[in-house]
Amino acid sequence: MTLQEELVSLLHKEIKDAADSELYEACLEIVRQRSEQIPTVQGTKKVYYISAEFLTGKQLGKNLINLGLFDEMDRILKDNGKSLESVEAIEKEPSLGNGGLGRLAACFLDSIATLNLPGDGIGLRYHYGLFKQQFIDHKQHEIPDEWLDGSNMVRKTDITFPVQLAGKTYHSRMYDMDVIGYKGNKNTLHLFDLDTIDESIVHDGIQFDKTNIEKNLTLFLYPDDSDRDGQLLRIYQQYFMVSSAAQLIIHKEKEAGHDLHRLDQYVAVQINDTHPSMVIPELIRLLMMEGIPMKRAADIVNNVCAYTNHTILAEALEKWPLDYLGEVVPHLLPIIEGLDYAAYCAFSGNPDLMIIDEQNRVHMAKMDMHYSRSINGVAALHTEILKNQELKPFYNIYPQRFNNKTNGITFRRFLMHSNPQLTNLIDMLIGEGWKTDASHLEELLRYYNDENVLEQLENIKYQNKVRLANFIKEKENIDLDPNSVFDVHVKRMHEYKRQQMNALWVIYKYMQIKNGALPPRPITVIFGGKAAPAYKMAKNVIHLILCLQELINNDPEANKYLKVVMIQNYNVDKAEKVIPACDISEQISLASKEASGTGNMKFMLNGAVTLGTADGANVEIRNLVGNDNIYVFGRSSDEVIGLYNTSSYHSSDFYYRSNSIHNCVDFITSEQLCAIGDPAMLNELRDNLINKDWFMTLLDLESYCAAKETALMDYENRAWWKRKMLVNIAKSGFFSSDRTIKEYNNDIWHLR
Ligand code: 26V
Repeated sequence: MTLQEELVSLLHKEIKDAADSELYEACLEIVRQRSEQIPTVQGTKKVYYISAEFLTGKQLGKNLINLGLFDEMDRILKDNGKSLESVEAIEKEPSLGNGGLGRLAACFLDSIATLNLPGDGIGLRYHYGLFKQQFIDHKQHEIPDEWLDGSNMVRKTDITFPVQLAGKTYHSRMYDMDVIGYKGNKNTLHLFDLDTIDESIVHDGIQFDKTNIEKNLTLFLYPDDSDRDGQLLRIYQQYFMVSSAAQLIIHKEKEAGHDLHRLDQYVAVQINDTHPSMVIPELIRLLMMEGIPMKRAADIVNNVCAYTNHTILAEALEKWPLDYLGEVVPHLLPIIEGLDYAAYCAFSGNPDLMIIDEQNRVHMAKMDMHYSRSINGVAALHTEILKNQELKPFYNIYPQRFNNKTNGITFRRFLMHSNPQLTNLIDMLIGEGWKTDASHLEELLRYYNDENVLEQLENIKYQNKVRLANFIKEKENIDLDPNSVFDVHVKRMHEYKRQQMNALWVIYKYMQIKNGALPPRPITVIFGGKAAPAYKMAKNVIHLILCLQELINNDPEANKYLKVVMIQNYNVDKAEKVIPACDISEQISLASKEASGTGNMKFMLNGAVTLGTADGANVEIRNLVGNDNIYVFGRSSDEVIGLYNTSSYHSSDFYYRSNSIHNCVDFITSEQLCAIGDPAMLNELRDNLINKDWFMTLLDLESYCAAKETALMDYENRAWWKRKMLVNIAKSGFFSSDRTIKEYNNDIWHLR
């Protein structure tokens, strides 16, 4: 049967007569059937990538690409007056992640399968995901993200495991999603859930009874943990995930007849940040139940596990009170205490190295570092900071465990799927080798002086901008000019990422325009990102941006030169639409705070030029493209770390010293903005910037404005700018997650 015949037979009608939703079901069924036919990756050693988040994005398009069916399906639908894009729009995006950490996990699974390595993901099947973001009265509101409504690739299995929570037995059920490699075999993402979850207990947005574990356990990712019940719920979730994981692993190994004493020959466990850390004591416990003494079990687990650190922010380095753990997982307590005692004996009670601190809190990262064979950061600078600052005491005792694995992204999604025109151009110029070996992209440098190619690049960018403008018109009813510069700042909302600094630049530019200093070309500033529901300051920044959007876009004097759009509910799907249309990629975190960033890589790959600080992977981007093809500004990470260590940054100094900073900050509470927004929120934000500014916005504001001005001027030198685009694309091969996964495998997993 041809693909077209297959489609018709599933539809029971002509393609031209089918609705998009029917076509979606049929396409999904074809993917399922094809996937069933391809073999699961085989090997004697397998990695389990355990993560609280998997931000997979929509599956249909990506699976069609990896199965080699996308172009044919696209053509069949077009020939019948349909469009694959509209069919893909029916799918609901699995809302199983928050940001970079979750998307990294999804890119890694794609690369592991593509490289034909045995490796499964393990996570949770959150019914309502993180949350869905809505803007009402210029403020973020949270509602459940009902991604499970409708058909998807996740299927229920009949595999369950008993999990002890607070002395009661619950049964975790495994759901599976195929992870199809590009022209390769498949692996699995296992997502665990409870059969008893009751979605009807959610009310007033995302409120629910946090104590009813049977009904609430997997409702949301990262439920609010600002109170005791919330923290207990996080512990419940984490243990439920890792106990299911550990049981699955031991079950499979016993089934295969492997000697559990040699578990490290068959299994590697990658611990993605501290959320899955309890897998360490849980695996030890299960091995002890198999008759292995604790010391020996701990040694085995030590050789199996590897830990990745994704942030140096203290708030994200989890420390759980010992008595909370005692309440939820009393059976793990003797093991955790035993591990702590072993560290006490080995390191003479050095408090820096203890797992349990003087306040009886369990430091999950410290447990990870004592009981993992590898400890890695996610970009060169980040790993150096871990070794020399944040995790220094551990680097001193375990130097051989520390290693860097600079993050990567899958080009199958963030170029082939999201930017088909650029994909075609690259194919035409250098062939298709780059799809499996991204270093081939460097061959594009041959065209550095080829006017024709440069013009095509510019054209593709323009068409992507038109497409985004149409999308934003449809979704947000805002008119964008595709001839304006698209300046894009999309990522989780956090003070360290400094969206507020970009908002202050918007104010600065607005005031310039009002004073008659006009830019050579209109500028469109595009924001997108979710704020954690309990993170007040991040919500205040969203509020400021939305108020500026209202003020500026409706000011006939200004809106000819400047527009602001904040995209609602930024997610992977929207990322795929925004990134190909970007001219200037905003990566302006306070140096030292962004572990790596991965958006920066996606923009670069799509021909945007980075405006950023010397932070995370930006540093590696600069080394690759050279100073002519990136705009770097601001204080260095060493300077910033120095300022923290000596407590010598006072934002008020910057506020009072510079007139232009003063004016921009004061505009936040101007009559005009207060007439649009909530004066209390705006006041709180202005106050914070002047008196606290923990992430040093005002420190870098002036150098940021200067660098952005230079970038905007350079944009007018079109011949030069197009070359910058080309160099960025050509040099992005290093950031393929295939490269990253090869490094994980060579240095840590050793899969066979
Ligand atoms: C964030 C939050 C904020 C909301 C409430 C709870 C919560 C829990 C965890 C996190 C995640 C922090 C770790 C994280 O996402 N790190 C990011 O990891 C990326 C992949 O390595 C990296 O590129 C980013 O720089 C880093 O911020």
